[in-house]
Amino acid sequence: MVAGGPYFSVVSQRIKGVDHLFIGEVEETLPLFLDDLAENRARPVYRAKGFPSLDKTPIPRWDLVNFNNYLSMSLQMGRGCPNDCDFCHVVILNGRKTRLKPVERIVAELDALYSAGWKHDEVMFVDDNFIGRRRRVKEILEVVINWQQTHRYPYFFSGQASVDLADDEELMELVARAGFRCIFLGIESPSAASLEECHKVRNQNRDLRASVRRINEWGINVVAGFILGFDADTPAIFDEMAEFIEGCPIPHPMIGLLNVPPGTRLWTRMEEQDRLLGMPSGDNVGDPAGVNYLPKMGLEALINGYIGILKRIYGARGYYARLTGFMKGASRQPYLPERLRAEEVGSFFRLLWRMGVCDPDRLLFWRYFFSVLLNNPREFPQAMTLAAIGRHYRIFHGRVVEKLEARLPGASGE
Ligand code: B12
Ligand code: SF4
Repeated sequence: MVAGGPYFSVVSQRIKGVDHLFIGEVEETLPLFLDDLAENRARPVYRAKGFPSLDKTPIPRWDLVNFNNYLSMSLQMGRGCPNDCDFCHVVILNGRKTRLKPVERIVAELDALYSAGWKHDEVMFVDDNFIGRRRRVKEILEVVINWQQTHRYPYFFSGQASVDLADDEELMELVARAGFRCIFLGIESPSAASLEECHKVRNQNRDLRASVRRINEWGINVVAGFILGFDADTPAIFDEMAEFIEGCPIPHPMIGLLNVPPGTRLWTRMEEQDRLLGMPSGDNVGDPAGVNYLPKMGLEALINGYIGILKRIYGARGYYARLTGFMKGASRQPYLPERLRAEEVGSFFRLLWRMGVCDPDRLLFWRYFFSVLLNNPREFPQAMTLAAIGRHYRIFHGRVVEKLEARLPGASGE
């Protein structure tokens, strides 16, 4: 068996049953392995020396993918992140220097995706922070805008950036014109002490709410990541975080419990304090809620608070209120032309049936529906998609809460 990728790269010594293990990026090691394999002398471990140039990354074989099975396709501008948050191992996996692909390569990848038949949907730029090198990224975005215009905007993009995107009007305009509809920001915490603890330097000493609002203005939905369980988190953190999310507003926060990945500075600190419980499972509904360290506030208090915030944030009333707020805030019209495609007409009627007739929260849905028609008619297709996503989140988080409640001490079956 051959194994590689982020997980195997950080837990390398602990994996059993793997014949050939790849640690790190494989642009240089995979060709070596293939040669060795052909000669029947393949080694058990191939470890990358440093970080390869991205000129060596091949264009994906999109012809091998059955597009019908996917909602979104991936494209990468570059790798690496200049920041150094203590819980994150991206800097270990991909380095602190941002390596970007040449712009011609990015265009070739867009062309390859387009000609393979991916025509009218989301493409995610999977860089951990695609604005790491501003000047070069601006040049790339100009070319992407040109590509979108030439092809009549077949794609909308999503990606991940640091919050200082909000400080650069020119960059935000380029991002919006390129067709970005969704940006993931690692906000992590509204607490200054927790941000300091985890060394999230870019988020400190700034008005984070104002930054989110400035990005929202461009019609870009900020999907923000939040973490609970820092040592500096007090019992007030749950309400503080919920109020922050509602105040921005952020329709789709991703709230998770802190995990301690091996190899990070956080791992070393927890090890020194003898607080590690094992490897991270990455499963916030596993046992004990995926938390692989002893939290300062106590595990039970952490899980109880987590359940409370999930219920508050993903309830229908709060969700529609945040969506309405986001739509109202998107005052600068997005550049992405909205078109309703034939296959979407059927989906639209199914959505009306499920959300406007069958759903117990249908009254909230209709209030939202008419508010968008009156105030943001151009945003209507996006608004309906976001409403449908909200229903999915309600169902999903309902199951998460059920599982977490069953994990609490004293729950039946424990
Ligand atoms: C994009 C992304 C996502 C997207 C995926 C979109 C999609 N449709 O693919 C979304 C947002 C859905 C997502 C979700 C999650 N993600 Co994610 N994601 C990423 C991200 C930012 C980039 C991954 C990527 O596409 N890279 C581009 C490729 C080209 O690079 P690569 O994967 O590193 O591959 C290279 C090598 O590793 C190697 N390689 C990779 N696979 C293999 C396999 C073999 C056999 C070999 C030989 C080599 C090899 O070859 C490549 C070329 O060098 C990474 C961060 C990162 N820097 O890796 C996190 C990351 C992979 N995600 C992570 C996590 C935790 C998650 C979630 C669990 C978060 C959550 N709590 O919900 C979920 C899980 C979803 C799921 N069901 O699996 C962690 C994984 C931690 C770990 N060590 O296991 C990472 C590393 C982020 C982090 N710092 O914590 N993610
Ligand atoms: S900004 Fe994001 S990718 Fe970069 S180190 Fe921090 S958490 Fe990791």
